Amino acid sequence: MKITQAEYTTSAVDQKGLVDDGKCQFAFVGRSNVGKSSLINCLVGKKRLAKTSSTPGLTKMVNYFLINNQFYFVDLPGYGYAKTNHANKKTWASVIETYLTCNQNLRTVFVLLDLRHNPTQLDKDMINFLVFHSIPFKIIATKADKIAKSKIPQASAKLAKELALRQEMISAVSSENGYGIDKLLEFVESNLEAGL
Ligand SMILES: Nc1nc2c(ncn2[C@@H]2O[C@H](COP(=O)(O)OP(=O)(O)OP(=O)(O)O)[C@@H](O)[C@H]2O)c(=O)[nH]1
Ligand SMILES: [Mg+2]
Repeated sequence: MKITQAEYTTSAVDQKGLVDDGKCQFAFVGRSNVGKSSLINCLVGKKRLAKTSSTPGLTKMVNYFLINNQFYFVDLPGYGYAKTNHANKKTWASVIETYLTCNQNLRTVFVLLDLRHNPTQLDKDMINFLVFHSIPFKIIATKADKIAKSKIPQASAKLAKELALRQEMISAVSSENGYGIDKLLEFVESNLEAGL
């Protein structure tokens, strides 16, 4: 698929702000700093559409990006960011929970994990949550440029084993060198077509 248009639409800070306009949504979740915002920028071919930073916890709201005037990429705040206080964390958990469970427009949740690291308990909790609620998801293993290309299948297999998932559930990508990006765009396209 070719992305010809990508624009920031709005940010939700609470449940009331969540968008429900009938257009399909693809959500990006994962630990702070795993590369959610960078991946959105890479997919749409714009360097600074979603704000990125090496300081974790930058994305604090549910940010909507309208793609080709047809569907949304939705950048969710990262989990596991220690500096937020307890009350904030609770609010966020409930906004994200509502977003994921009360969303008829949600097509697929992309769960981002760093290809080089073992999944954390929070990653596993998120995956269990999605399975429990029968929400379609795909694991995206990020920062594939950080290991040798020949080692990528092996690292993906290890991640699949850790998560007790089939290896086809995992796609390795790099926002740095574009590895796996076309394949992910193909997935988005077929996912959109399947729903027509
Ligand atoms: N080498 C490499 N670095 C990456 C890649 N993707 C992201 N990064 C870097 O990782 C850091 C975090 O990236 P972000 O995209 O801001 O991460 P995020 O998941 O949106 O983080 P929060 O908004 O804090 O939840 C930045 O310094 C990026 O440059 C990648 O594919 N390869
Ligand atoms: Mg971000």
